[in-house]
Amino acid sequence: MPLNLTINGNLSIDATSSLGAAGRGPRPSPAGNGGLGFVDFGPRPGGGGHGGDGGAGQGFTTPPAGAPGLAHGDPNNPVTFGGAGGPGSWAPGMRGGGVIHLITNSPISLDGVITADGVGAAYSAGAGAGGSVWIQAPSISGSGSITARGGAGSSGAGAGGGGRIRIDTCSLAIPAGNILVSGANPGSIVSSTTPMPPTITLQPVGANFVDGSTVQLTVRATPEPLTYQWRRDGVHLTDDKVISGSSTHTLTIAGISCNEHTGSYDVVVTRDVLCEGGVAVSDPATLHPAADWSFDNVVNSTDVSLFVNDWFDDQATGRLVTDFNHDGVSNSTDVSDFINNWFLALANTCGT
Ligand SMILES: [Ca+2]
Ligand SMILES: [Ca+2]
Repeated sequence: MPLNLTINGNLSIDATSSLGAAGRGPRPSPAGNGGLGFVDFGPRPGGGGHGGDGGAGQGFTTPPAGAPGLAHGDPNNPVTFGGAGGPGSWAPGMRGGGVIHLITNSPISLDGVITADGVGAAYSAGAGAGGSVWIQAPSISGSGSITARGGAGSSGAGAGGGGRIRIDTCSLAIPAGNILVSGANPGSIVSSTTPMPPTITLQPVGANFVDGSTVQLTVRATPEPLTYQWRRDGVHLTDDKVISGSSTHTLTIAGISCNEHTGSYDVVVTRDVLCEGGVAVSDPATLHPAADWSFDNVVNSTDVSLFVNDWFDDQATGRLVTDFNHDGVSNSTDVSDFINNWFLALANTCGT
């Protein structure tokens, strides 16, 4: 299982400590397993692959030796396990590295080790490939190391391929040689000085509103802490006697008016980090007066005749286009509710 950590607060890993997923890959692995091979004196399995191919098994004299596990996964989305080695006589293939995804909103002090190394060949079984390490943090400093190395080969059993490391941080200040994805073939390192923007997990949903009702728009995003700014037609909103929550994840309009609140809403979500770039904007959500049945932003007699036509169609066909009060049936109550709302919108000079 991947190790997903989201930390609010300073993370310090001292010189005697480690955050480790070494050898935590499954066996056999979802991809990149080394092959089983037999030659004169027993199996010579291949090493697992991940960021790079594993090493082939080395026969003493004649093939076939074990095939190497192949590279797989995505350098920009390092969430895959290191491939396991091929099996030996006395042991299944050695495990690849696991998956660490570490997100913090405060600096990381790293004098120890963050590792997802694969396990070296042993008992004639092939070595595991390095796993995945993905760190998103404002800054990383210290004398420590970040590794996703393939395990070493031994006695003809292949070495593991290097793993995958991605680091998104404003400031990376650990020794350059301490980020390691070595192996039978090297893995991948992606390093960005822009922190990852937040991920929006729930988009706001637009609605056709009835004048005077309460409407809410909600967004959900990770990782916290985040700041929010709702906008209407691109203009920042502030709280007033009707609008609240304009700088939270839920915008509330209590007593919505077609004359003031019709429009396209979105929200800017910003990660509270030390450098620029941690911003995401939600999809737009349109709030539209329900009485404007023709969607031309003007409420007039055309809307009534269109609604009534649709209502008769609903009665004839069983559709529910004119279920104005959303109770699952289209009947005379919907007509009276629509007409009442239409008069209310008209009184508020809606869209004119
Ligand atoms: Ca209209
Ligand atoms: Ca109804």
